[in-house]
Amino acid sequence: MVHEMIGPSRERMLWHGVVEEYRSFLPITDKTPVITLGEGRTPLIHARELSSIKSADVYLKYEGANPTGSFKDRGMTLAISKAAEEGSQTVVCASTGNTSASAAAYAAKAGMTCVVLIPEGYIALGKLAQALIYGAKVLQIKGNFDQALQIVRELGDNSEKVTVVNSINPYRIEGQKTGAFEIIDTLGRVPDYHFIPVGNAGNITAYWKGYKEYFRDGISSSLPKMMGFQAAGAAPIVLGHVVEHPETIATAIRIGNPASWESAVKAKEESGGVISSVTDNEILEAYRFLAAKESVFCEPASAASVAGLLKTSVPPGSTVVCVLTGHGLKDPDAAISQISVPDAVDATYDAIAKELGI
Ligand code: AN7
Repeated sequence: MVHEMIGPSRERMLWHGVVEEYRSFLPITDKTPVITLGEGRTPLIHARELSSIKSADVYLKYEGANPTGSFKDRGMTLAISKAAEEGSQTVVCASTGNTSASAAAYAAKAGMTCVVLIPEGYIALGKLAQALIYGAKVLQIKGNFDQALQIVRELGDNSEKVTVVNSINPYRIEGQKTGAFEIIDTLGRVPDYHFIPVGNAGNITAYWKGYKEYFRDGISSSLPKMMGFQAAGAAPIVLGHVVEHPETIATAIRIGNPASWESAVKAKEESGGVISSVTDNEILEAYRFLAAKESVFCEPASAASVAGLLKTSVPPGSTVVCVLTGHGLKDPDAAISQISVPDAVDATYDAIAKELGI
């Protein structure tokens, strides 16, 4: 039975995930089994306070609204779909957390085994919980992300049976470029500035590719300046050398030797943008600001884009997009560390009234 429609039309409600929606821009065929969780079509939220501070039109692309709570789902749907097409049974990745959560989810959907290598003690609780509950085989290593990625590269080289789903897998970048398409499709124009956190540098590479493809095909008529921000304690691209012991509270971007280093520098140079760094204090300030003033709760690494915007001057009237890459609930410990949890009071009207001063 068909109900009478009272909300938006069914056509407007339907969304098939980024692979189907942007199929003509992606390397798939009729034979590719599309493994999707309905990722993409994330909110582009107008940021009133930031717009006022910057005298600009600032928008937040809230990637925390993806099915596993981060932008990684855009690339993972394609990487796992292609792995399925190629008959792969096992996928493997190194991760600071979000890649592992996403890989675990999409692999489970495809009926594959997922192996993830994560740095012991440096992964946010929500991400570890996700990888485990989706059923991945989780190996914590006594080392950092860069060491984990090196081992994963070797696993990929030594066995044809496993598919590496880190962003060195080109399908990840291809899927993630759909974020740029969505921004243009939603705004109806290209932003002047695109602010984004940089860790392994896959996402800045992907967005730049997406912006360039719409421009190449005449769908858009300009290109944004790409503004990438690393954490100051993990800023190899800014420093121009590998960081052996990267440190930052933003564990998602605690990376000292980014896989997509060169393409990130290219994105910066071709677009006339910058790759710079923000301190942990600046990250945390932006993180609290976003929740308290814009009502958007993201994880600390995501706030690096806004921390970057807060210390960069843009011409008045500019259109600015900041990507918020992951959901705040990924890292509850980070939030708790920024506030004080109140003590319990007696369960009486009087006790509550006293607390509230009434
Ligand atoms: C929330 O999950 O590298 O520059 O292994 O989780 O494309 O690496 C995560 C990276 C930004 C940086 N924000 O993006 C991983 C991983 C969040 C992230 C980044 C990550 P890239």
